[in-house]
Amino acid sequence: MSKTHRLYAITHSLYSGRARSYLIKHQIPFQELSTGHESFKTEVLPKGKLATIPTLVTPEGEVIRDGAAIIEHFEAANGRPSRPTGPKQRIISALFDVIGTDGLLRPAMHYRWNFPEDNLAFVRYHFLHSQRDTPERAEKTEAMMNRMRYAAMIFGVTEHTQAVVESLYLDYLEALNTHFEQYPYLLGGRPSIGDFGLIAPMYAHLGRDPHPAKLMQQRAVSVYRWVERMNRCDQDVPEFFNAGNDFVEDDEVPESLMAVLRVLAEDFVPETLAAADAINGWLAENKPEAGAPAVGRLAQAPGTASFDLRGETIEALAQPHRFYLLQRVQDDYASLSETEKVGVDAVLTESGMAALLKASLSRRIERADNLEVWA
Ligand SMILES: N[C@@H](CCC(=O)N[C@@H](CS)C(=O)NCC(=O)O)C(=O)O
Repeated sequence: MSKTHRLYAITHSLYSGRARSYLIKHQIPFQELSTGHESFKTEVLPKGKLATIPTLVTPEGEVIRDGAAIIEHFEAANGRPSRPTGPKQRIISALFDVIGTDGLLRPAMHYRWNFPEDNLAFVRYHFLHSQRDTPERAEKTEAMMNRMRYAAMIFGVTEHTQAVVESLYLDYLEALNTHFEQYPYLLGGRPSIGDFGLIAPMYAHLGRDPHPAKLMQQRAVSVYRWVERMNRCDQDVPEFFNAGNDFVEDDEVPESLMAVLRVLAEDFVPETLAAADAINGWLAENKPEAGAPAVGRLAQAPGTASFDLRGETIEALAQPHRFYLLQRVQDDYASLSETEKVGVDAVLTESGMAALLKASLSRRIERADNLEVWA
């Protein structure tokens, strides 16, 4: 595969980090362009359907919008190099994909938007350069930044919840650091689908914006190194003497990773259960037609869901996309033999994530023509 792909993305975008890292790690040649290029509006958007990044244009001219779909495109064509074969590791990897792309939006947005003295100039540079070069560029930049500040709030970061968002993030960072002191990637010597999902919030926001990057450098060197590692095409493991270059043997999920999941479960599980209820209520009432989009612009979600976290109530947008990704975990689980299910159940129960297997929507979500749609 030597022909160059075009990746419409930008350095400071959360979801772009996942697709970019995948392309780098699999040595797929690409050129990165911002959506400020005229070609995005004229050539790509009509086929991509929504103006989101990442969007990939293959050398043959196929347009693929959405990071999960971009990765699936290459995984399906190349024998699934990033999917562990053991059922426990496979399920945990797919779960990290959901958590990374949907479960860490609160800390990502909090540490970007609520420390303007450290971050604002840096962030503004990037927002400006993702806009087309028109007379309205500066105005559009401010409007886009305001939209993202608002997004932080509707994802559940408010004056009242900031302290719990921080305390949970710091506990997670510590657990993840302990894990990466022992293993270069989530499941051993090579990156899995879960690593690519997790890099989304951990690169552009939490590992690169000045305030949280410093926090990570000072408190979690091994996490910082993994963030660097995920953006290098080699294995990048000089600090390990016995890294190996495969997933951990015997389908084992390291205890240090279970500890990370236990922290993440604290908000991911109650939020997912509450969001499933909210969206199911909306589905019962609105009965969207089969084929109607299940994805839209920010704040067009079916509603919000409330749940408790460490003594605070958090209200956050209930977004169907989480369930599109979770469906993949649940489908994989459903395909396992009874013996395999027993092993996976044990890992999910010990990591506090078991309830997710039943957190489903009353309607499935499918992909059609670059959109997620209701089945
Ligand atoms: N499900 C999509 C989400 C992509 C997404 O929302 N990207 C953000 C940037 S990180 C975006 O383009 N936002 C623009 C908008 O919502 O208008 C994916 O995983 O690629």
